[in-house]
Amino acid sequence: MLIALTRAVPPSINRCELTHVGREPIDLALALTQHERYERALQSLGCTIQRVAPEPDLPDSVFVEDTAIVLDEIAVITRPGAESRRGETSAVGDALGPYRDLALIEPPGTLDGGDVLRIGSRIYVGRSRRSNDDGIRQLEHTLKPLGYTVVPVPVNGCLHLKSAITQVASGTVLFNPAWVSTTMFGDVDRIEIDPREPFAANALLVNETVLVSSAYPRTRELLERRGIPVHAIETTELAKGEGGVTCCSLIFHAG
Ligand code: CIR
Repeated sequence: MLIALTRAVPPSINRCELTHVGREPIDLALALTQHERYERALQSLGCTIQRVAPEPDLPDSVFVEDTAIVLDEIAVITRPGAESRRGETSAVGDALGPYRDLALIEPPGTLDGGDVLRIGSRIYVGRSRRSNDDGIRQLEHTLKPLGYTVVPVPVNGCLHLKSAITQVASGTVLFNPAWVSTTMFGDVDRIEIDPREPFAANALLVNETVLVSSAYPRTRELLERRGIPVHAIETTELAKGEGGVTCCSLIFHAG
């Protein structure tokens, strides 16, 4: 069974953290609708939705991806780089406990799940404003004995590594060359986003279909031309909170 952990859009979302985008009012009702459609899209791609207990007073709690890294062998509960987000992790740990052994990132380490991209046994980690060297070192200490290689990757100009690069098919990445260099990614196929759509590199691969935002039709066409199945959804409100399609779920196999 493929589980997608999600968390409700909190009524406080208009107070969310913002780093690279200016504040614009988020329409809460529309955000709730778009989030529900996001969950339905994940269901249509084969996921069973499991909602973590809501946190109405934690404005970024819908962006559940940042709170954990879930691998087949273990789940690592992060210590988010933004202090306002640190209260989000304990309920996610409670939700993941039945499925995985848990490891924790401890102070002074910080790590956001949005900075972590797994491709096979390689774990690429963005060295961003949210994830520091100590957090990356702790992740490596936990994952190396399990056979993973942790590869730090500099990111510039965007929030997280996965704002700049994601996997869109086996051995294929979609990326924004303005925000990340792919030299460390070795022998993968590379698709560059359309430069007029800088946020388009954040795509979510689920069972061989890629969930993308409908705001980036040119990049979508580039994917389709490569024969990659695409499912587009509207994400205007969560994008105003600096979130993309990966950030609202944690997807993993159970049982
Ligand atoms: C933040 O700044 O932490 C949130 N407003 C957005 C987090 C987006 N997370 C993600 O893409 N993994």
